[in-house]
Amino acid sequence: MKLLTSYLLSGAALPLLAGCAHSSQKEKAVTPNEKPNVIYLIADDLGIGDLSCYGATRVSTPHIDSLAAQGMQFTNAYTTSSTSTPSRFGLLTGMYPWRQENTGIAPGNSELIIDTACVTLADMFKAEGYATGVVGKWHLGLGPKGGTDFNGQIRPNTQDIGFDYEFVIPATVDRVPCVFVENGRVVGLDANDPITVSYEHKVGDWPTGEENPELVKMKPSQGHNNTIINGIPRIGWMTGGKSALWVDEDIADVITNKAKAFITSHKDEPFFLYMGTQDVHVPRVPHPRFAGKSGLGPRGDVILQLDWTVGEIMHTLDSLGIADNTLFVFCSDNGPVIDDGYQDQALELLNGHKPMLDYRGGKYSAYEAGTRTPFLVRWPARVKPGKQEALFSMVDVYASLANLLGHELPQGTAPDSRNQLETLLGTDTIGCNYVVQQNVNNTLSIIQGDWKYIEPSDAPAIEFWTKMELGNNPDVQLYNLQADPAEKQNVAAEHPDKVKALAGLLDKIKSGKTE
Ligand code: NG6
Ligand code: CA
Repeated sequence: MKLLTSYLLSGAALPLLAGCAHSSQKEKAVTPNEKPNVIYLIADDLGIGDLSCYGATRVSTPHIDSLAAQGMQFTNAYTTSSTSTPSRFGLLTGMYPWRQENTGIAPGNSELIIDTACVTLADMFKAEGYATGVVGKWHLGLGPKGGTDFNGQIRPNTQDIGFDYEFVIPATVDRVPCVFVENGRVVGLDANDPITVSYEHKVGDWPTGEENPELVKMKPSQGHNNTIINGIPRIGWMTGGKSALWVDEDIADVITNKAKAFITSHKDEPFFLYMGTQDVHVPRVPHPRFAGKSGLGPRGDVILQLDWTVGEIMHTLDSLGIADNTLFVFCSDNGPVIDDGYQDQALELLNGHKPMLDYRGGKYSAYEAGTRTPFLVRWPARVKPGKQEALFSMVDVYASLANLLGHELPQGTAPDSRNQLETLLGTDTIGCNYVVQQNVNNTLSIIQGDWKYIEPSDAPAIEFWTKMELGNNPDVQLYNLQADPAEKQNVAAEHPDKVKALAGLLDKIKSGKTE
């Protein structure tokens, strides 16, 4: 089997940055004794329409709603990418992922795709004296080129790019190996039962979905027919590490407890916690206490589980008395998808629920639902609650937080990240000049003011199994998002000057000239 990433890299070759460019910083925004704790909680495949604070009526997310009510709720915030690996890469490096070649959806044995020489967001916090931790979904690879060896100490790991503490799901929950890695070691691994992983061919004799479909408790709708772990056929083959295998129903509890423990042990010093939930990615496997509770099937149930997770983190901050001086950001990594490869009745049980609201596309897409993300910022000590309509991109989190701490970024660091601190804190309601997004085929789009330009692409218009419109079109696309947020009318022919201006700006950004 070919690497699953191969089809992702079909976009036109883009200039690669050798290192990083310069990003200018302004004056210090807080005094040193005001260093807030920072929690960045990133959900997986969560749609802007999946939360009741954004208008969902068929599912209720009371904890996330209260986070929104106590903070700022962004309505025009974007991820850099409509899939996980590049989106997370953009956030943690402050560089558009399409500038680096290996940032497509990473397999479970991918090398660490962030160069250890890169100064990451976590490095920045560490340099400012923060305790730094990563818990949950990682999906940016671990180990050296040539495939991760999960036996023994895995190096490089997230501790080589700024995190003091790591407890991670290496890739996604539908990819092998189905184990947690803590500080470079697979948790609970028996040395006499070593792990072997391959994304090319079967390894060992554990049953696969392809050979033994009668053994699965969750059937695939596409792919997902390699090694069966806990009755669920995954992407990729593995054998060994039996004592280390996770229990899908318990993942939310396990990572939430690890996050709580990290917060508690660092309550007396500034900390930065980057937490990635596996919810609401496939396979959607709720703990029994959430199973059947949403009435929308497993996809709805794991939204409830995600809401519980956020509530647990909020309660922990409250009980430690540190909520006031903790900057809590909540968002998704990319847009929602209904059928993402397992027959879990997500479509049949939607019951009128609209994960994409009325936006076009979804996960993988260049259209709005691909990258428009729920984005909440709560910092009781500094941020006034309310709606925030400013245009915002997650690539700008890095330089904005650096500015908050008065941290001078070394030359070449976070080259695409712009200081948008005032937007993040709510004192600027206009936001950035433009945002750039990428779809699964590396087709780029740019939004400026009311306008959105999608560059021409010969990649497929629709991904056949998810039925998702990818936004690829050999013709130029231009939408007026103010008048037509659902991107129904391509008005490129009527506005050649707009097309020319936005295409020109995108070209400049591609060649490395950013603001
Ligand atoms: C796709 C998978 C999908 C999901 C996605 C990555 C198939 C048919 N589809 O290739 O299930 O794993 O990759 O999702 O295998 S992401 O949110 O981590 O980017
Ligand atoms: Ca995702």
